[in-house]
Amino acid sequence: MEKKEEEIKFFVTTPIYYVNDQPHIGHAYTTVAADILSRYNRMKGKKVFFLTGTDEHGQKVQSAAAQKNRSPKEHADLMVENYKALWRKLNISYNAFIRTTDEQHKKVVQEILQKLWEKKEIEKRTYSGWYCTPDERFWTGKDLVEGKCPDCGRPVEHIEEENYFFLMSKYRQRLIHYIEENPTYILPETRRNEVLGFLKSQPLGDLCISRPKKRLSWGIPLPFDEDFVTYVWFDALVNYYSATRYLAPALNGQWWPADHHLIGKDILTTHAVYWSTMLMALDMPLPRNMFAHGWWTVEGRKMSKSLGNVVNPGEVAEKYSTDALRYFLFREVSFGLDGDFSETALINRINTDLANDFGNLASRTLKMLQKYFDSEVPEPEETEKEMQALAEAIAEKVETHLRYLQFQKALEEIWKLVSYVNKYIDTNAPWALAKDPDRKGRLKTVLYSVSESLRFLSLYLHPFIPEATEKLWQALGFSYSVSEANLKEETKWGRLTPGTKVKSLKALFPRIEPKQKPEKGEPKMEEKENLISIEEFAKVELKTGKVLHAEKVKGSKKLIRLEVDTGEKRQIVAGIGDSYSPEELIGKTIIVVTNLKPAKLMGVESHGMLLAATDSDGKPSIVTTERDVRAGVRVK
Ligand code: ME8
Repeated sequence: MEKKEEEIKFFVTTPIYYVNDQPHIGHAYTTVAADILSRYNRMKGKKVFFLTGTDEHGQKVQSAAAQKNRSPKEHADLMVENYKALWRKLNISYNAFIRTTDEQHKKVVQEILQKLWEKKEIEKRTYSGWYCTPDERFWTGKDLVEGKCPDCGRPVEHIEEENYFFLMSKYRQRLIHYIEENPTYILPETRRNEVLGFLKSQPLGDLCISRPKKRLSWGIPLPFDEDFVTYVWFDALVNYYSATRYLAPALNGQWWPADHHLIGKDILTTHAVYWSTMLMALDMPLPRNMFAHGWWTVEGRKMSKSLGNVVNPGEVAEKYSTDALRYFLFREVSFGLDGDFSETALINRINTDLANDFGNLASRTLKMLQKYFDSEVPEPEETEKEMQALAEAIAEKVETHLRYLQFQKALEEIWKLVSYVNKYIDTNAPWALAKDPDRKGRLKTVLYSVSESLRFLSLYLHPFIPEATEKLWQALGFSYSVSEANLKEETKWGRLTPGTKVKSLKALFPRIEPKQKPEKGEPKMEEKENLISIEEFAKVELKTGKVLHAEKVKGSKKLIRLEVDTGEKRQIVAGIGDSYSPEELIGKTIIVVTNLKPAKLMGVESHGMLLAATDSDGKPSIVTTERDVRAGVRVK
């Protein structure tokens, strides 16, 4: 019988990440999810194309590069390495890493644009509206919240210009119909309902897919008008298809469409609406599924740079092991819901599930094999039918859960075997059997069954915790990698051959001693919240600055634009207009945070921040030095 396409190949994607920033736990989350699915499908014998990469055009990258005095491409070349290093650290088995600055990708984007242009799916129009530069999005007057960008709250600019539009609006009904007819096209269901609600409740606009070069030059030129570059989202979405044209492994047939686009909930509209309608206009098949996962907060708070609580996944993996982080992310919350990250929760998971339940089961079994059978797998006297049934049945359950990306449920199923076997050991007490020569046969059965279960666990858990399961697999005497095992053939009871020599195994997941809580009363100084270390403080670069020039920012009562000498000349914008006139500031020595990321206030760039104390009257008083100090001296 001929196999269906889905049984032969598996194509999964992550978003392509912006190179303007360092990778964080959100990036790691999606990418590990794709890795779990890829490893699992490879073990099922499928040909896998796991695609990840970076989104390198557009305003954000251009601005980030400008701040560092680099060209956007130089900037991207450097930043891309952070992602690649993190993926190595997290054991990510991607097949291809696409960069939107790849020549072949640019060619495919232009080819698609040309096709849509010729099909009259793209039109040139004069547009007037409000533009949020950092978000690169247009808004209508109605969308604005208190005159600001409804998404990020930053100021918007009124713009009137010619641009090219993809005629997306006409696909509204067809898209609604498609989503309704294909219940697993968008998952989880709550997100699917949100998209349907959005599509049904309002007309769908057309999509502006160009930016005039005079405003933004860092993009792919439109093939039919050199004065414009392509809107970064149009360029980025095409990566999923362009990669199949030049980065995919050989396949008898086509890689497109993808089985899953894994994305975060904030980028669902761009995928569900823009990408789906782009594909419709191109007469191309739609992906089989897009899954929007939830967001991680950190100890109950939104993760953000300004709060300084961005979780660096590389550091967490270094401290607690890559497997522990991977396991935590997918055991702690259901994929699709929001989750909360904390070291306490992570340590809890490590100690209970990984160290106590699983790791301990593996080490004590191997120790007993060594002690009672000279490290040889014994020949069982009988088959433990109940354990066999449980171990074998998990395969089907994991399959169903992973088809719907329910990683947490899959792990729960696998853990039923872990718990069962732990209980079985305690009930059968092999240490007692070993003392009784008449019960040697029973001891053989017990230790064979437990070892065989460990073999099943290595197989089922491998996609989630690849390192620990590989160690266990090798300790069980296999000469090939567990990643090469075929799940269907190997998940049959009795494949562990009696007589196999096993090896000793160091603790797979050493217990972590949780931080000691103070006995009672006040928390110890170092455990009070908000305390930072001297190293953290040292990250803030404070310098003395002489005010060279000051003037009010046009249209603002409070903001003053200052030119300051901090060893180098810089412009800062400060909200001190209520307390100071520009004239009285000139010549003053102030204290400036000099390594703050630049920000725009009322359209004026501020490269740093001055220190001021604002008392209850709301009037800021600037901090200055007690004696006269040169400009550019470090304040510590
Ligand atoms: O959006 N928890 O790139 P990006 C979980 N280039 N996920 C989070 C998160 C959090 N706290 N914060 C962010 C882009 N994310 C585009 C994609 S695809 C054609 C183009 C997720 O570097 C977020 O949901 O901003 C998104 O999936 C990714 O991290 C952000 O990637």
